[in-house]
Amino acid sequence: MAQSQTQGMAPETDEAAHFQAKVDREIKIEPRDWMPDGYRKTLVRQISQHAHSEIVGMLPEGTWVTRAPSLRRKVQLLAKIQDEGGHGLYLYSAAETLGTSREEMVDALHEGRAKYSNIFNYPVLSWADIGAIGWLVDGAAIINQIALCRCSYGPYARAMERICREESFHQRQGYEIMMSMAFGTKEQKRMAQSALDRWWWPSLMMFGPSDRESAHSSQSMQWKIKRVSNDDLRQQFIDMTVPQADYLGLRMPDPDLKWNEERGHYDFGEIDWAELKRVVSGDGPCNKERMAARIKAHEDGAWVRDAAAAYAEKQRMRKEAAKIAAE
Ligand code: BYC
Repeated sequence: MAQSQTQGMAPETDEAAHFQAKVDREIKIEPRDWMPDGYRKTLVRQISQHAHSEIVGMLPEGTWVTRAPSLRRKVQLLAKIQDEGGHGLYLYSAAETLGTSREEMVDALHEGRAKYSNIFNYPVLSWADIGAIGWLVDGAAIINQIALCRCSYGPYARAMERICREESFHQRQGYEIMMSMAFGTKEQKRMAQSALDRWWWPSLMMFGPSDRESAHSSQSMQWKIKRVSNDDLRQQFIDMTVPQADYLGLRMPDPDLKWNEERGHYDFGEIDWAELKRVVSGDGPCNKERMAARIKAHEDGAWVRDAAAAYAEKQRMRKEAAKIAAE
């Protein structure tokens, strides 16, 4: 792991020592507790990026609502997308407890200062891709988020618990689509294989750079924001998913993938880290399209925000007038 500047150093003040002792004793940190600036900053970065991922993640699936192959599939997909909007809102709220407004976070996304998950910059080419997203993308998200349920920051950990429960439905919804495609006609099976071929490697990249390259991991582990490293979570995901692909009769697009009896894990091929870098720095297949869609939605929604603010102000003034009249 890349060493962060404070890793391994003794806390500099009594407050910092007290904070680290609480973290070490597994006592949750709450919004009004003292916390180091770096802890606050790291959480705002990670939680807001997580929130942005949920909101941007609604876009690729959204393009398939009108093309879902049956009413049942359409209702499932709509419910899943709606859940993702809800996850984004819990997460923005959790980040707001750290003193950064939702407006600031959304501006950072729209101005390219904040990231969102690499995975949502790939195109969704067929209905089988919707299955692959639920199975692989939500599957990867669950593995990552189960670890985050034990995050030291209370509001984030609690949001994660609720989100994980909902994500497990999403994952099953995706796997069920994959089952009906993989066990369907020859053409459906071909579509399922093509979706797996295209989504497998980007899903592995969702766990972030390797531990050696991960800039934030060592400090985030010390603060117990992260509980399991990027590479360990990635390995867990691979070990869980390979037997699921076997059951579907699909082939993983990795000639180096094989069970290692000694390690008790699957070995796998080299991830294309240059691709991850390219995609997270704005140069993936759909980055421009995704950002344009988000900015347009935000601008189109300005009147709703204005109306809600005007209504809240009217309510506040009415309450105040009633209070004065009662005195
Ligand atoms: N994509 O030091 P590292 C969902 C960035 S959505 C883009 O390892 P960290 C769903 C990283 O931000 C679920 N960027 O960072 C929704 C950092 O850059 P900055 C999304 C990535 O934070 C709709 C730099 O690389 N889940 O489930 O310690 C439909 C160095 O990395 C990525 C979350 O957001 C990436 N994949 O660890 C369906 C989980 N990976 O910020 C499904 C919450 C790394 O210094 N986040 N970067 O400019 C995390 O757990 C951690 O932030 C990560 C990265 C493991 C992702």
